[in-house]
Amino acid sequence: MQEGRLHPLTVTIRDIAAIFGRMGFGVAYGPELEDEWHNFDALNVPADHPSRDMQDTFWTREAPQRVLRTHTSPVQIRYVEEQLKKGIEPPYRIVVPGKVFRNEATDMTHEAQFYQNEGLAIGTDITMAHLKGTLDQFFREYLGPEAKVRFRPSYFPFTEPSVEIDVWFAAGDGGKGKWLEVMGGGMVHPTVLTNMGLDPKKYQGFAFGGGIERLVMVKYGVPDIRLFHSGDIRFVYGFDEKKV
Ligand code: 2NM
Repeated sequence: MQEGRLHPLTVTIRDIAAIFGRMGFGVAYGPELEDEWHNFDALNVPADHPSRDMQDTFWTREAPQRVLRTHTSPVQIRYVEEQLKKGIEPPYRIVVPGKVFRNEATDMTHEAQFYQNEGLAIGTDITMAHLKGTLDQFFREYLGPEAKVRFRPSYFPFTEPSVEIDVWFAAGDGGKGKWLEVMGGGMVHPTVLTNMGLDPKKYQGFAFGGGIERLVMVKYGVPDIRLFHSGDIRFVYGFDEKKV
């Protein structure tokens, strides 16, 4: 009989928590079944945004309706609410790994259920340079010393300005190296800060998010996201849990 193993996603979430932990970030968790306020409204997602559609989001039949969270951003809203309730003002630094859900067709790179890691830092002197430095350090530790990040302009309702985040990764390509899109991020939108209960004239923050399966796929050359939840034990044995 063979001994059990930790799933590569479990190991990766522990790694992420450890790397960001060394940079002063705590870990926060929240509910997978969310209300519309925390999943959409507080995050400045407009009422007619396509992500709220039946096609993209799993809705319950209760009144009021709830959703299977489509990202872990609602946990950031809840975290700030809880801190302020306890009388604790920024600075805050957290990462939020967790399961998220999208009502969409499955293929090699998409699943209806997957894991995301998001991050949030709030203070009185936060800039995009802090986001870049934080992610540079994360990827150097996660992928190796050659890794570096690149920002491209983008758009999200919850950040302004917003960026797509590419990582330079050499080992995945026989040593040649290439840019891979792995995350999104930006400066937390003033409206979102207000919705969290913070004064946007006093505080700023950066935020970022991305898929965890995608990180493991990039690092190890996993070809199909469906392997992560296939239940095939040979997939799990393909990773050395001490080195994931
Ligand atoms: C992303 C991209 C950009 C994000 C924003 C927030 C919050 F709650 F602070 F507003 N959390 N995460 C964020 C921003 C997530 O994922 C692609």
